[in-house]
Amino acid sequence: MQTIYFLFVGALVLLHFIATISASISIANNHNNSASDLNALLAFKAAIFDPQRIIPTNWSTSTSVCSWIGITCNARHHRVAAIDLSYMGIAGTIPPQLGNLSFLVRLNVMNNSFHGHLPPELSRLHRLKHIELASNDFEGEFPSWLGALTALRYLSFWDNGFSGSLSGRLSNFTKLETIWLGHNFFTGNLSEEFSALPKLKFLEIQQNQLVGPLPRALFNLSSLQKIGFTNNSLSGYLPAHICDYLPQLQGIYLSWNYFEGEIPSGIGECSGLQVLSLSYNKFRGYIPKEFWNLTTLTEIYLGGYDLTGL
Ligand SMILES: *[C@@H]1O[C@H](CO)[C@@H](O)[C@H](O)[C@H]1NC(C)=O
Ligand SMILES: *[C@@H]1O[C@H](CO)[C@@H](O)[C@H](O)[C@H]1NC(C)=O
Ligand SMILES: *[C@@H]1O[C@H](CO)[C@@H](O)[C@H](O)[C@H]1NC(C)=O
Ligand SMILES: *[C@@H]1O[C@H](CO)[C@@H](O)[C@H](O)[C@H]1NC(C)=O
Ligand SMILES: *[C@@H]1O[C@H](CO)[C@@H](O)[C@H](O)[C@H]1NC(C)=O
Ligand SMILES: *[C@@H]1O[C@H](CO)[C@@H](O)[C@H](O)[C@H]1NC(C)=O
Ligand SMILES: *[C@@H]1O[C@H](CO)[C@@H](O)[C@H](O)[C@H]1NC(C)=O
Ligand SMILES: *[C@@H]1O[C@H](CO)[C@@H](O)[C@H](O)[C@H]1NC(C)=O
Ligand SMILES: CC(=O)N[C@H]1CO[C@H](CO)[C@@H](O)[C@@H]1O
Repeated sequence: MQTIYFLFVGALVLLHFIATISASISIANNHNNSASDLNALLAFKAAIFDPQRIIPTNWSTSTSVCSWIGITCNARHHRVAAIDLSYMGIAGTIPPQLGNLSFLVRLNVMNNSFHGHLPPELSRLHRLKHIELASNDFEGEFPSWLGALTALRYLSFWDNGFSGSLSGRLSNFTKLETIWLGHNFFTGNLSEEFSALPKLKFLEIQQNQLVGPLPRALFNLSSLQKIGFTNNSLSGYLPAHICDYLPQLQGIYLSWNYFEGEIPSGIGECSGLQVLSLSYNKFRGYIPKEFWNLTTLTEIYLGGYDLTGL
């Protein structure tokens, strides 16, 4: 009888022990993951200069990071899923620890005064879909490690100080829908890499220093709605049947470049075209008569060179 009793108590103790251990393991794991998010955001906080002192006071360790201003956590794991610090009048850098936010889907620091290079640790953010850095002072080359972010759908470096060659840098983003790289100092030729971007809708790389022709692959991206390369040093001829494979195209912005030859007659097949901006190039000859079939056009820019037929 006593032996049985001892066995029973022993079993209870053992069960309790197992339960306690597994509970503390799961708490430790959870704690560990949240702790890594907390560490990453504390490193970010330390790298931010906020003259209005919103972040220094709001990002307080006495509350969960999920209630911090600009931070959104995902409902299931309570992990940091989005950072939105846009239009906050803050300055600073992006610290390498941000690469530890393994559940991050959106990063938006638009319209602030962030500077410096993007740390390569960000290449670990495999869930990142949306990166919005527009209107800051970031610099450095278009990062080659960015190609590891294969989930990206939206990429904006608009109006920063990025430089260096863009050639071959865009080939891995098979899900990318929007590229905004305008108003930087990118150089180099565009390559046929665009054939790897089947989902691309908006391509805007105006006011950079790109040279050479537009890659033919560009005119095969059937999702494209907007092609914007205003004010680069691009040259060459536009394909005669420019819209054959671009049924969604709404805007062509190619003013202030060195394109030559005739304006392609195939323009008349761009049935959804609303904006055609080709001024200040080296086009010659006639305005194609097919042009007048484009009933959707709302804006046309053709000034700055010798054309007849208008
Ligand atoms: C967090 O836990 C994981 C396993 O769940 C482990 O691989 C990792 O090293 C831990 N990190 C820290 C900082 O303790
Ligand atoms: C931080 O900001 C959030 C959102 O505005 C607010 O709900 C929270 O109370 C603030 N926390 C502190 C400590 O100021
Ligand atoms: C976070 O990132 C930093 C720098 O990339 C690294 O040293 C650190 O070990 C990482 N892990 C945690 C849990 O903070
Ligand atoms: C594209 O992705 C592959 C595999 O992830 C990687 O090895 C390669 O370096 C990436 N290319 C670029 C240009 O980032
Ligand atoms: C790159 O552009 C330059 C300048 O227009 C041109 O001479 C060269 O042939 C181009 N290279 C390629 C590979 O397109
Ligand atoms: C564009 O697509 C057409 C039809 O699918 C194909 O024949 C052509 O080779 C493609 N061109 C480029 C540059 O990818
Ligand atoms: C073209 O870009 C240069 C800088 O690269 C700028 O100085 C110039 O004003 C721009 N021209 C137009 C017409 O936007
Ligand atoms: C333009 O419209 C006229 C009829 O209005 C038609 O005959 C002609 O084929 C059209 N041209 C193009 C290029 O669509
Ligand atoms: C730093 C920066 O780009 N600031 C701009 C933020 O947006 C306002 C209004 O859109 C501009 O006036 C600032 O120059």
